[in-house]
Amino acid sequence: MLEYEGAAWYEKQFFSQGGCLRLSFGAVLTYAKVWLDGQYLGDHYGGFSQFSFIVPNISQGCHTLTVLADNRFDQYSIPQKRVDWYPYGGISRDVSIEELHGICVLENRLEYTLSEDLTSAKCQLVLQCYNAGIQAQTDLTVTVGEQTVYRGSISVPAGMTQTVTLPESCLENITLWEPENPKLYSVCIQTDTDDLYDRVGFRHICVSDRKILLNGKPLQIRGINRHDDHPDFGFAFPPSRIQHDLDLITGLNCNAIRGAHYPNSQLFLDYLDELGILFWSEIPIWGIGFSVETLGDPTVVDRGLTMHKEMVRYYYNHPAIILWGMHNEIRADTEPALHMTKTYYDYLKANGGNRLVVYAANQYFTDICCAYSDVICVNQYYGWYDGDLPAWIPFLEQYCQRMDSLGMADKPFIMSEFGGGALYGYHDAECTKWSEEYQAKLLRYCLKLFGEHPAVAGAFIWQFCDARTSSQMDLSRARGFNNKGIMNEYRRPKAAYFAVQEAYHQWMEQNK
Ligand code: ADA
Repeated sequence: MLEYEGAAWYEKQFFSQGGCLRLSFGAVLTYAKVWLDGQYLGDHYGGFSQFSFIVPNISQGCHTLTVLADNRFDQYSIPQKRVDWYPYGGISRDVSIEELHGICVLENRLEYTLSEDLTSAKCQLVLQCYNAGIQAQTDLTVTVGEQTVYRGSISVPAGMTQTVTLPESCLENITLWEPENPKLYSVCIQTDTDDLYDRVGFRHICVSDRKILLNGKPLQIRGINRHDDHPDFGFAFPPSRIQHDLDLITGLNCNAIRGAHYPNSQLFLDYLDELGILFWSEIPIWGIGFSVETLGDPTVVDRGLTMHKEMVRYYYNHPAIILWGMHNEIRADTEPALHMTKTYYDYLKANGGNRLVVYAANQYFTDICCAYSDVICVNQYYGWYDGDLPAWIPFLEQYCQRMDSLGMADKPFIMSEFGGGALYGYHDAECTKWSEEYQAKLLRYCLKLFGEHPAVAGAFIWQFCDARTSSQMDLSRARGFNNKGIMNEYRRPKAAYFAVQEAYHQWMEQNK
């Protein structure tokens, strides 16, 4: 049913040898409650993050897993009901069941600091372990790449989850992870009864003098915004479709994706790590839907903070993520927004690893939160909604002047959204709005301007492909789609696809 809001029940029977199980959920929209054999295990709020339950002492035989997925909105919802994407409900990512034996490694986080010359990494591994057995001790071996970084033993009391922080170790002569050579190191963690394999990449990102530096070298972001949506699969993307989207994106000469407007799947991130595509990962605080009062509500601020914590917890090891996005287009000219932004910024800077922390702004010259964004990221639609294309020139100038006057002259800019709609297959020699020709012209103009502007460190075009939107967007969305895709929803290219391919190619040539 179109935009059904309410409860959906899922039930699945499975056979278990018995013992201790871990039930993991990739994503359930938006509020989930879980039972095993009628016994309540717990709940989780937030449609785009992982969660799991450990259930000890399961008998051998058939068991029933029951899930309630509820996608209703209320005054504390993140996102709020008004969004410019399709508000799917239900279980959208994998559910897995593992049998746990003895001391198991549930999660790992590799924290590292690179030496000044970027040739060695001081590493510290933080493990989440659970003891599903009775022996309180296990041998533990950890290798990163070829190097054994820990061999020893650890203790975890039976039936307990424990954080285990291993002693620091140093990896010499590392090969850095970079877009041109995305070197990944395998991490292998073994106890007497369990193992966990992961991958990490070593890289450094910072800003200096209006530039973003990746591994000490200026980075120009050739980016695109992408909704994780497909008409045939919704949010439940099969691997082959992810690969196809990424082929199209690399074919565009992009080096970065903004996961607008929510965390994407682990599988998606794994591909980005492998391909060397940079990623902006954000939580679904999509500002237009949030009143100032809602932004200031402690429950909402807390829910957002939990989402950031979960994003950091589960995505920490992905080198592809260079930007944590706190929110999009909120009323950043107000005190509640300032409080929210500061809360998230402080958390992400302290806990998010070596990443830039940003938000996508549209309050322009009245924004009071700029101090809490490492890069000034601006959404603006000159040439589409308000203003014509030449309006971009004074706009950028004034923005730079404002940053100077705020004492933030060294912060780079990213144009985090810009673009215009085109109906696939609608051509017009007069280049009127909604034609493929107009959209191509608009993006060509913007990319030339941004590519040559000394303060602009990169761009994320809005958007990769047309995406179904919600009825809340009403008449501004022909067909019920946001039509600013440079491809239609089935990934058929519009004229703009080729214009962007060419423009980003020119950026690459200019930077050789
Ligand atoms: C905003 C918003 C996007 C999209 C866009 C548009 O900038 O962040 O999600 O709605 O506008 O198409 O107008």
